Amino acid sequence: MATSRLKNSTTVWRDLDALHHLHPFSDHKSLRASGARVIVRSDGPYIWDSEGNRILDGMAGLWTTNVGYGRAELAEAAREQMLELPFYNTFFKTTHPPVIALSQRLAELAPPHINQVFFGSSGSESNDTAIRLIRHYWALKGEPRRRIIISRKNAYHGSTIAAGSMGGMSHVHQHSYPVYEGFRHAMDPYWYGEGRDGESLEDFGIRAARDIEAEILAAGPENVAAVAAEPVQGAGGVKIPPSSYWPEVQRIVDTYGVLLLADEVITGFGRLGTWFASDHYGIRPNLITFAKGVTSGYLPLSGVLVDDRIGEALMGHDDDFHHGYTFAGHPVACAVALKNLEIMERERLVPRVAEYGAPALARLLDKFRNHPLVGEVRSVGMMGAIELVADKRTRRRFEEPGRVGLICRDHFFREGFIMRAVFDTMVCAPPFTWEDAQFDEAERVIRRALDLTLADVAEEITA
Ligand code: PXG
Repeated sequence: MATSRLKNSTTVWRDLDALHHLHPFSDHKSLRASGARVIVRSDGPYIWDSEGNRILDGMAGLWTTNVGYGRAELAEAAREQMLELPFYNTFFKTTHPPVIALSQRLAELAPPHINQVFFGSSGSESNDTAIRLIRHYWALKGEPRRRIIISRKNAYHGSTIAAGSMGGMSHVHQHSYPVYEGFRHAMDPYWYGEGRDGESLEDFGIRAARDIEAEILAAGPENVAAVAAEPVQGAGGVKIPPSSYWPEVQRIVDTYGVLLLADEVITGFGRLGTWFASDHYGIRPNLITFAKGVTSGYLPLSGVLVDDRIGEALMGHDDDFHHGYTFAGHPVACAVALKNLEIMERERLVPRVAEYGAPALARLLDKFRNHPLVGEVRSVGMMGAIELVADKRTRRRFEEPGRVGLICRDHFFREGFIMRAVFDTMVCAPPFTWEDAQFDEAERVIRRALDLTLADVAEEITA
């Protein structure tokens, strides 16, 4: 019996949840006081809560359900694989058909110089794998001093201690003191927040890239193993680099001979209208980490794709790589990933993002550019952001960062729409299947929620 059909009232669900369930990234005291919203079912672009409210999901679950909800084919693929071989490990010289087929498919989809993959179950795990692979690579090459990884402020690479240390969010670091040594953080390419008066977008992009170079030089290039970055920062607030940024970063990593790790946990599998954002930006990463969209979230699966340079180093030495997860290449997750990729291909969802979804999202956000609360709107592919500010002209922020974002998020929720608040930046990442009807619905609810938020904070605004 589906759990949603268990006889239970919303209050009972909430009470039980508050008693026994510790949520990720939450203030547990206030969550217990307010209670969580109980999501019970889904279909297409919508989810439903236990009170029967239909909600348009502008975040694709959490940057994840790219093919939308309710795909019976994915359930069927999981069912068949569970009956055939629900689990076997890939340690000790064993393998199985789903992991072989998925590895081959991923090598086809990835940039041509990338042909091998190491699996995990979460984005955090795959970034931990990447960190260890990078350091292992340099040890194999006889340069074990190269251990430092340059990342960026406000990056999100996951919540394990290593991936959390590589990330650049100070509130994440607070919980894992001492943060692992060996990571340095350059500025993020966030023009709206960091651009100087009179500085062009493109000049800013070069300056932000050169901050990575400055960190390499400060660490001593002979100690630097890699630069790690999300092609577009997602959880950090959909920070879209100017077009000058990535070519300059590529030039810098080439100059110093350091590896480039592209964290494509959000951007991988079509979010920018190409299979990988690395294709969109024309960069040549040595490693790509992925998770979320590979299965559209129907089951957990992640991995690190590595290029031939790393692959050949691994194959060329007798050394063991002492690393791996029980569920690496889980057969059922691999079967679901293969079916998900087949759906994306059959329905041409990646070109659809480029041709329809990306321009439609840009047009949607553009409608709010002149709203009194809105400092900037931006999008690339199907990820977008609306910056809420107290003064449009001077870009002055609200006091107590995040307060107004939460007010706005709650209005969205009440209006039957999900967008996430990153402090006072509202971000969205709809599934690739949205049609005109969903974009129109989003326009109505965003307008109403922004107006209601404006009414709540009218006294703090400089008109
Ligand atoms: N890298 C990136 C770029 C991510 O966005 C991870 C790694 C970690 O993946 P796992 O599967 O370990 O969670 C992520 C995850 C948010 C939010 O609020 C974003 C993520 C996770 C949770 C919340 O935007 N991204």
